Amino acid sequence: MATKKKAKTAKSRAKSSAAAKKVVKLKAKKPAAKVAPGNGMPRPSSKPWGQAGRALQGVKILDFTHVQSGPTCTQLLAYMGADVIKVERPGIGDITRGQLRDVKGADSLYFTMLNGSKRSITIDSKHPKGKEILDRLVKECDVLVENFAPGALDRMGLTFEHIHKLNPRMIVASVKGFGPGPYEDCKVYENVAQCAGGSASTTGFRDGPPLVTGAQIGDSGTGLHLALGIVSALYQRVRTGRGQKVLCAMQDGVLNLARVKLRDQQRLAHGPLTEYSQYGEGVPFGKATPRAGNDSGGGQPGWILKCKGWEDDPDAYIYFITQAPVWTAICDLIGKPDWKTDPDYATPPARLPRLKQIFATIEQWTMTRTKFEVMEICNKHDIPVGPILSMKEIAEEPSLRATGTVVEVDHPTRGKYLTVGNPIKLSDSPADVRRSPLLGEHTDEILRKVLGYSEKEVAEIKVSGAITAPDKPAKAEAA
Ligand code: CAO
Repeated sequence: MATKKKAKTAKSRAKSSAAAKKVVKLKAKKPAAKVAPGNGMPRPSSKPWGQAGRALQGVKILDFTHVQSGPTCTQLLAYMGADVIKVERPGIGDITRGQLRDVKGADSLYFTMLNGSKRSITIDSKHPKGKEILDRLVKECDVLVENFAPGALDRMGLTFEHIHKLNPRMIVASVKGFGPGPYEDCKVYENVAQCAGGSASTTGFRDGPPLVTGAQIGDSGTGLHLALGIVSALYQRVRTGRGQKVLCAMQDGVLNLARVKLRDQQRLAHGPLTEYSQYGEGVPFGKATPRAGNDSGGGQPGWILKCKGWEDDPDAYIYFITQAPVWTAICDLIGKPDWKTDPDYATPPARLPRLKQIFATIEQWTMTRTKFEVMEICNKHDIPVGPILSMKEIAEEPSLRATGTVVEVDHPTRGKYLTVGNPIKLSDSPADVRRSPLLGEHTDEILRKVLGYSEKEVAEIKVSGAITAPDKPAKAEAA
């Protein structure tokens, strides 16, 4: 009995070890067949660079944005390969279509330069049929992006709860002027954000009023932040299977870009800010970070200096940085070799109280050369300088055209125009920069191909008034 039992046990052991081997074999085979070792990623594509689809291919964006902050975000996502479906109010569209118009009857550059590579559908979001179409879009898309005034999306019935009931995977991304707090209900435009985010109080000259900057750090800056939030949420969704809210307040976005000024605010508690020229001029510091004029934000003193031609050309200037390691080269260039050893000039701390006079001396030299000559000479010595480029010079710069940063596109009603292409270059996902859509240009196409409405249903939608301006039914559609 015992021997029989032993034999049986040996037999079953052999059987189970064979089975185990099979399992091991199966287990070992599965990852080898489909998954590269390590992190569950697919095998590296063998397709040539740029031919393996684009970064956000397959991602559908329900784009409820208008003016600048939101459209900047969704245009970047479109450049990355997302299918961006811009929802606009019938007959009117994004308000910027008609703002700052330069060509009569054509969409403005304000609109066209922020809405390239997108599709446009007109839907009255307050019309019952319009609501039904929007619900279908919510089910179909991955991300809803909006920058309406606080509460407007809810008033349309598109609360987060409603959206998530229809599509738990949807990411709902919003730009608002302020985060939760005393100002959360305020409408906000670019310059309001620059002021509330700490940029204006720290920009300009000490003896002048606060200044706003030309770069749209409140709008485009926040759109850029939002785009990062969206792609991060998309990545998290791969693990969790669910969408989430993404909120970027313009005040927060500006503050993030002005963080060095909050750094300086805290440094003030420990003494004067020695790299600010007011230190060298003996002007005492107040309680808050002051305006720094053209002082360099980093630890390397810098200033904007006149170049040859400054009398007639408002942009004949160069930013000049007296970086410590190249100080001796600067002294030789400007004809001050004695400053290399003079204890008043030889070290960075010795120079700090004399920056105004030092830059005035360097300027005597830069005024004898054009900004491009100064750039060429200084670059040979590794001296960091930056020519003040006008928008005209940037528009005509061949290297920016070659990299796709400045792109010329053709538009059916306004003709050729320049736009800013994708400033973020991905080696495997080249940007596809296309012209902006006409108002409602893709309404039919989206209703049919994305949402699956039949020809008959589309005809019914057209007469319902859900996709056309109230006073001009059906044929008023711009498509
Ligand atoms: N169908 C029907 N109604 C529509 C619609 C559509 N397709 N699209 C928009 N609307 C309606 C909205 O529902 C809203 O109506 P209610 O006020 O009745 O709810 C109305 O249009 C106006 O929306 P809004 O308040 O957002 O627009 P505004 O011009 O009054 O304000 C702005 C503009 C930018 C100040 C505000 O949207 C805002 O503060 N946004 C957040 C911050 C932001 O992005 N600012 C940057 C703008 S760029 O400088």
